[in-house]
Amino acid sequence: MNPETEASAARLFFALWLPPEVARTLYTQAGGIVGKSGGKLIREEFLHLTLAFLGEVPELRLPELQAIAASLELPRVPVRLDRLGFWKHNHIVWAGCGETAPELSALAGKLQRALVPAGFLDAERAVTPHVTLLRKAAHPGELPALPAQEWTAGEFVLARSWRTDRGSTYEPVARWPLH
Ligand code: 2AM
Repeated sequence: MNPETEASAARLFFALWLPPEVARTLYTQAGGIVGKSGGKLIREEFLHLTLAFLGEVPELRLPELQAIAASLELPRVPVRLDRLGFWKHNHIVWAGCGETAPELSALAGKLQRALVPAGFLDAERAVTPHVTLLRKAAHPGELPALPAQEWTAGEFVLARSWRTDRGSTYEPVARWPLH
């Protein structure tokens, strides 16, 4: 029996979690859109910006994954979310960056590259930084302007996604500081 295939798997990703006041503002904005677009609001405490999506990982490999994350010396990064958008291919309403800070792209790149050798990712993938606010949305029409939400991220998070009948829930598993 191969323990890796027999063991249960976790759906994992690395992300920046939003500061509570930013999450509150974005959740409120999304609440003003859902009347036009329909769809499902992501709960305020779940709002995040994904840096690397791993997919299903055997739970047995969690310690190894956490050791890699803990070994990284990654810098703090500025984040500025200043626009709302809608992607029709996956029916999400999101908050994103008019211009992505190079530091943010570099953070995602460094993290992803560290995950490739152990096979947690098969390759580095460019990230379009965004925070999903609404899922299963229809075209919302013209979206309101988003007052810029700016902060400096001081930690990154390994999170687990659980799919339930009522949508996904996201649970931070571990956090590490950015320096
Ligand atoms: P999304 O919000 O744009 O759907 C947990 O599911 C997080 O991982 C979400 O932020 C989600 O992005 C992201 N995610 C899910 N599947 C993904 C995939 N195949 N590639 C990249 N990111 C993904």
